[in-house]
Amino acid sequence: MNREEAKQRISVLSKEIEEHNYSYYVLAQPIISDFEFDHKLKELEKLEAEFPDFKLPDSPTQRVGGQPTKDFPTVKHKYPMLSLGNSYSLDEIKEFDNRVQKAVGHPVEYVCELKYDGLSISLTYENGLLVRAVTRGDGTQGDDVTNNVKTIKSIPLSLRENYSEPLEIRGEVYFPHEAFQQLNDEREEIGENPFANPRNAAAGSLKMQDPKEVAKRRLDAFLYYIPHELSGVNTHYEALKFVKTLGFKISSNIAVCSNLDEVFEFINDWDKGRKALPFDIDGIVIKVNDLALQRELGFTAKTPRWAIAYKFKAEQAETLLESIDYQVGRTGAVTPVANLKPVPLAGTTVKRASLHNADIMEQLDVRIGDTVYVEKGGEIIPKITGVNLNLRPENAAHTEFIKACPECGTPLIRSEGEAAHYCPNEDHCPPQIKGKLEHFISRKAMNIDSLGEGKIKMLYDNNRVRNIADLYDLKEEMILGLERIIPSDDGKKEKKISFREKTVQKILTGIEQSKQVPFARVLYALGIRFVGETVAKKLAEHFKTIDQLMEASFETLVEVEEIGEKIAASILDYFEREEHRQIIERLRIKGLQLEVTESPHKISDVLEGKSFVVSGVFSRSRDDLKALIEQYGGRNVSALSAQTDYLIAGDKMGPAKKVKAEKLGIPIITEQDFEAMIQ
Ligand code: 3B9
Repeated sequence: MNREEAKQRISVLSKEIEEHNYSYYVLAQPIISDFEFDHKLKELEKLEAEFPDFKLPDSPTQRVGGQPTKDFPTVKHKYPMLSLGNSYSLDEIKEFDNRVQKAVGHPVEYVCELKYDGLSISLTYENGLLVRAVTRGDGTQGDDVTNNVKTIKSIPLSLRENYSEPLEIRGEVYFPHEAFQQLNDEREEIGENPFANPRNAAAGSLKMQDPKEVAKRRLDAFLYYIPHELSGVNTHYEALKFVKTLGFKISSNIAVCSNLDEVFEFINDWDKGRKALPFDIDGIVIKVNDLALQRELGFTAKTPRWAIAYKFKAEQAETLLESIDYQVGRTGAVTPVANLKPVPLAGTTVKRASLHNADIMEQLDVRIGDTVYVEKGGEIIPKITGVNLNLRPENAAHTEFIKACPECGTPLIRSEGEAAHYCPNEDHCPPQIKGKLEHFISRKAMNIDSLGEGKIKMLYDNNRVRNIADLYDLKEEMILGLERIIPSDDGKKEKKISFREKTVQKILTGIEQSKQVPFARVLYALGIRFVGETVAKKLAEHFKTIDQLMEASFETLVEVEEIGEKIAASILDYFEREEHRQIIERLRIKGLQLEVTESPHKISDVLEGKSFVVSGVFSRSRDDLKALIEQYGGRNVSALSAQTDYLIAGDKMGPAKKVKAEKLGIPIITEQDFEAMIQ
């Protein structure tokens, strides 16, 4: 194939494939088989590899083309992203309608939509191409997750109808039930915590570092709002119809209602009908249809005055309580969990439900064999909200809360005024050890991101680590080749997690690098009860070294700002134990930072609180310039965000940085300007 033919073919294939994506993911009407589709995609990939200069910006291969990112840049929204006021009764909707009618002076038409329970995002198209996708964030600025959003097949990479006006469109990224269930099953298999609900799963997915991983997750999106004018469009309903022609997935479950009774009918229909939907909705949204009236009504700080959400009550189901398990959490708290006869509820099958704690169990007086009511809230597992006493078997016995930890046998304790029972054996109870290790490696603690929940479980289950200090004794030969086979239940091929050469190297490097983590974070990582990030910082600043902290008395501890009696007691308790002191000694020998390192060349504080991005070529080396920033109390950051205070631009700085800084309104200064600042 010559270049001209290749160019042609690439263009034809790109269009064709995106057209099939549209048919499949937006219209839900596939035209060709998966096999034929894959064939075309492979052909395109091959041609693009051979003729990279003909690759189109909206090529379907670009859906997973983004590079992994560690930090998502912060972007200011051009138009704010508002949220919806909530209501829980038809009376409140009536009041809303009264307010609207009073403000505009006459009855109005409403549009009713489903309230999708996902993650709000804003998409920006320029010259017909998707250029940016940003999360809601705090409503004024969010995270740029473009590369991850591009993997969602129902979101067009380019607009249909050759539409090239600037366009911003808002919607909700969500997890369909089936994809969500599959994801959680997979997570459970490999020892990772399942997501609490589809919404959290969607949020977690959009923040993943590698778009290729996001692509595996089958997220979807509905679009529902354009924050600016569209020429020739006068109502919200027309706007939705119009953007549908541009290729967006717009829900078809929308109604234009000319009065409140029609609105109520829509609400009642969907309160029943939602159970059959393949995704979660948590209510109905009612919007004034006329855009001119919307403008007239305006918005408050957070919500438009022309829209309101009606929230459904949680769905309930009734089923048999077969037995009760007691789970020991990572902090030692013991939770009673009911095993239920499986029952469908809100899109998934419920087999387990929380019984909260001993008090609530007592209040509900639940007994094995009871028929109980279950409800789904935002939590990971549903809750039991009551017992159907009419169906209680005659011989059902009163339930007693357990007295000893089911994991390690230690007698449970219950502190005064606390609802939960605890297993006090924090250093030797398996889930608590794993919990401590997970906390230790977490991002805000030692940030050993080459280890995760699954790998910690492997190391623990294979007896390679029993406490945080053991991590620093790990050697390649101790962990290389460890593997876990996860049998599959439906006869398909089994899965295997194994510690291969590369994984092991990454783990060991991560552990080694953690030795540079500053003292305050090490202190936080120890997992002393009530010593969170802020308290750890305060303690580090005040005591400077772990030795001084270990020697501190109750009186000296409570003198420190923000340290109360409860925290002080917990710190004393922690360091009193010989076992903990030994762990600290081992960490010391391994070279962890157990005292604060003052910046040795600190000259002044003039740049205190200011952050800088340095880009380009300067009279001094970039590293020298960065060192200067720190010596004067400033901070170096690697990428521009709305939080950056200055961009110091040298020669040959890339144009993209400049554009970005201008967009974010960050002052661009020269090396000379900077020198003047520290004079
Ligand atoms: C600037 C459905 C959801 C939803 C809105 C929704 C969540 C939020 C919203 C979006 N499901 N609809 N609709 N079906 N989960 C109505 C809150 N609207 C806005 O974010 C918004 C933003 C506005 C008005 C509304 O006004 C402007 C203010 C300043 C400049 C430009 C416009």
